[in-house]
Amino acid sequence: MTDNTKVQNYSEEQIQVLEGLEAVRKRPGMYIGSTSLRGLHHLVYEIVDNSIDEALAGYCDRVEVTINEDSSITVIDNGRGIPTGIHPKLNIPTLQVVHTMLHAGGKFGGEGYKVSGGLHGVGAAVVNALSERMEVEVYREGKIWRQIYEKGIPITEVESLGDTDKTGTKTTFHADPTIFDEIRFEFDILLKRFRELAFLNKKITIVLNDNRQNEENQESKSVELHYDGGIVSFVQYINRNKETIHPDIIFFSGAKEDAEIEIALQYTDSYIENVFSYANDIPTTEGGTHVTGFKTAITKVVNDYARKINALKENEKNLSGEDVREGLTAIINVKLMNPQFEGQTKTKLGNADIRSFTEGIVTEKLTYYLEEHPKTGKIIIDKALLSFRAREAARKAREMTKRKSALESTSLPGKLADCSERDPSKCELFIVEGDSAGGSAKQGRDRRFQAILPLWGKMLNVEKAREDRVYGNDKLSPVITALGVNIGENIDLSKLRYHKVIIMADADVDGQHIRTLLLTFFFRYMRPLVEQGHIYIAQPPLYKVKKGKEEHYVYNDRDLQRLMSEKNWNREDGNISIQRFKGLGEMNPDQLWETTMNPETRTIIKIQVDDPVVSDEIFTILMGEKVEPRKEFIQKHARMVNNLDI
Ligand code: 0RA
Repeated sequence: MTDNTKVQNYSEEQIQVLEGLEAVRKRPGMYIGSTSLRGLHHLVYEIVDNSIDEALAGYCDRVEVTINEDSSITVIDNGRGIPTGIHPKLNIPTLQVVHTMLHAGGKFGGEGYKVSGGLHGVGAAVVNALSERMEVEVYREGKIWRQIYEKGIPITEVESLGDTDKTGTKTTFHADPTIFDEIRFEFDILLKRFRELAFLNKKITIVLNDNRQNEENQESKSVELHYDGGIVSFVQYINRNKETIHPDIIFFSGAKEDAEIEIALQYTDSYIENVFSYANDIPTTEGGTHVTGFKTAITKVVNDYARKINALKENEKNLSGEDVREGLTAIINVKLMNPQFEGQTKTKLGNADIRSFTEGIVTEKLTYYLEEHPKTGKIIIDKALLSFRAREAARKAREMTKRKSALESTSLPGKLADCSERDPSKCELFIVEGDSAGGSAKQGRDRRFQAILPLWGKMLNVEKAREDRVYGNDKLSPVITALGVNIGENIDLSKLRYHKVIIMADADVDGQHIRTLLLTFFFRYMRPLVEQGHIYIAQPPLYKVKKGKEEHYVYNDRDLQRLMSEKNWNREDGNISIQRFKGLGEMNPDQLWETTMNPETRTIIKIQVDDPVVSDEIFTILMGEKVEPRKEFIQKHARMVNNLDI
């Protein structure tokens, strides 16, 4: 690419192409978010998106994705096939334009979603630039065409390989290992996204194959995803481990000139609201106008209905939005031209017209539904009324907490050993289970920037309790006051007193339980804190291995074996001592500092909410009512808990 003699012979157009590909390879993050595992998987989504676009245009109903044995990916669709003829303006085959030119128009630019074929996107060119090698075959007009690229640069012409009676496109790419941290695709990550796409686009069938064989994966896997019920099936899927309170899933849809929307919803007996929204198949985790329109409408319709059936008397206050959404599972799926994505993570839909569009449809159709289904209507109203009363109780509890803290003059919990630093971005809070561990942590810490909050009392399972009990809980309320951000709808991250909140618990079953309960609490009541990456888990060592003057702290059994074999040490050797830490409390303050708290030497795990649908699933399973799914989950993920002391 930097060969000057070659470059001199290149046309202006070709130089621009090379510069474009180079820009992608220099700053991959700008195009695919990151070069981590997430960015790697994004490559597959870019290619699959083009096939989905072809399907949305009505020309394709099947997309097959294969993880090949060499970790390359093949995506096949049965669409029209990317045009292979000479592009009239650029004078090279369109297939080559699509895979090498970055400015072939923005993905959602101008042309409208109904006709927004892959040609308008730059996705294929970006994936190509970041691939060691890419091979595209097109089946079109009776012929098989192929072009091969390396790092985005064509190494063959667009050639005809023979005849075919199919149509479609087949893309195989091998991600460039010099760009990505790793190039191992995870079946489950792809499966989760494709399942979501299949729910959101009910006409499509997506097949995912894994042809790799290794010790974990003995034979090739294949899953076919197709949901005739679309987002109704999605709601059913989310609620499959929950107790629903009415049998039918409520569904409605509507369309206008430049947008269409569908909504499915069902109530469960839980206290949690799960409204998942999408715009053009992209999860809008920060919400936006479609979500606002939906919330406004459902609040108004349910209140009007409650008054109509006299469940709310004239002199009573309206049910709040939160009351109406308690226990609600809903999917909002909007497809529109020119979506505007806003917000911190560009996952908030901004198009103003979508708000009134959604509000209008939900108002009209939900009103009609409730009138037609008075039994379901009554169940929903009763649920909202229960929530309403509990929230009143919560408000009182909150005021009590405020009043109490005003009396005590300091609002910080008594057991908190605070740090001296006042800049929250430099401060860490260790939440420690157990008094003895709390003691060691207090002595071992660097008090300038590390605060310790020992936990005591009975931990509440927030999955089974409402907000009023959270405020009143003796274990959780110190956590709430220490962090300073409040909870639920009242959360205010600007008040966060520590930017790192580190859960430090023993590596045994009890510790695991405490960790899960705390994580459930953070996820359900302080989700922005988790989303912004403030929650961490400390990794205390499991063993101390000592031979003579040489000492090692080891964090799991695998590393213990590794160490022993590396050093050629033998357990039976009486010189050698392997001390197993039963709990944090067994470590003296120096050891705790050295192994678990010192930022220079410790490892802490950042908790991430990659996918709200999956997180909801995990917490529902781990902490919810149903026992069977919990057993299954623990069995399936037994390896994860291997290094715990059970
Ligand atoms: C625009 C026009 C035509 C095909 C496509 C886009 C297309 C793109 C991709 C990307 C992956 N699979 C695809 N399948 C089709 C052809 C228009 C025509 O045949 O007239």
